[in-house]
Amino acid sequence: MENTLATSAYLPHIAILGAGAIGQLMYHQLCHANQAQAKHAIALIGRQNHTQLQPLQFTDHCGLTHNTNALILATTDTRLAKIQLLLVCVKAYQVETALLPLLSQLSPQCHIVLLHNGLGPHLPVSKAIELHPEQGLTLGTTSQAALKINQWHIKHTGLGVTQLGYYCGHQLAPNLQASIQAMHSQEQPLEWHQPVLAVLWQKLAVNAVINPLTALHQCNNGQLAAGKYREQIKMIIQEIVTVAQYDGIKLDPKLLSTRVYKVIELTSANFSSMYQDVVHHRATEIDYINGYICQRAQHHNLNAPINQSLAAAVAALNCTLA
Ligand code: KPL
Repeated sequence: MENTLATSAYLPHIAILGAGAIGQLMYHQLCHANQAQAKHAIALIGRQNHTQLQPLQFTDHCGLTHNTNALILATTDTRLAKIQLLLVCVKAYQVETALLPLLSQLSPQCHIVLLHNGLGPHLPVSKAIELHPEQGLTLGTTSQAALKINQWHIKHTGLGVTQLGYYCGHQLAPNLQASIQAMHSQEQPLEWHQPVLAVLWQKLAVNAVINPLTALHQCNNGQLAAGKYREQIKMIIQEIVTVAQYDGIKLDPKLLSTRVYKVIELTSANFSSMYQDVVHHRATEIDYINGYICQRAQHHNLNAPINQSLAAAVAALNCTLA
């Protein structure tokens, strides 16, 4: 396998753009599923300008560590033209710059799956896909969690559901849909939703509550269950329900609140991605979470003062730390 991987005869059909914790997790899960199916060759796409063979380590949720070698394709590698399915696992604010220049290099029939926190990048990406009439777009979100031990070693820290749904362009081919399906199990289920935007708004609401509050109050997710946050959480949810309704998405505030508190409970010991971004002085996804809610509010001539103040407070935190 290693020998084959290193040669140009290895023609990957599935690639993952973004070699962060979630990108590497998807790579390991796809390879595992592929081993059983022996169907598709898989690669990561990196930022470097040369293709390389990279040793990876993966500590699974049982604590077992697996070693493997991955082909990391440079963005200039002509084998990109063979990619039939591209899973985009970069942060929301990187999607446009990382993906759009690649679209014309991928197979004309390539199907793109966006998997990030927040909402917004699907708008420019769907516009760009109109220029590639045989390509298609699926949107999704995952509650699985992974942590980087170092650049090429990740640990699977949380099982969770992945929710996906077709958005525009060509439909996902059944054999590729089967490859994605094979990555999932009872412990880490995959749900297909049509239309997909309603479930993405639900996850957006979870992130719009947990991420800024944990970043601003420097606490883990579980601490948000304290009574002192109850009223603020209720108001954030209410505002999201109103904006979503103007966007044609019907959300139930009671169900949403139950979902938010369930995630707080299930991930109580975790530190949210935004908390971690702030602590490590990295850019946050605030513009695509509370910021996106404000943009949609503005689009409908509404005010969203609670989400607006959270977005401003996190942006200010980023500036202070920069
Ligand atoms: O998605 C998450 C994140 O941290 O970004 C939650 C669900 C809030 C879990 O921490």
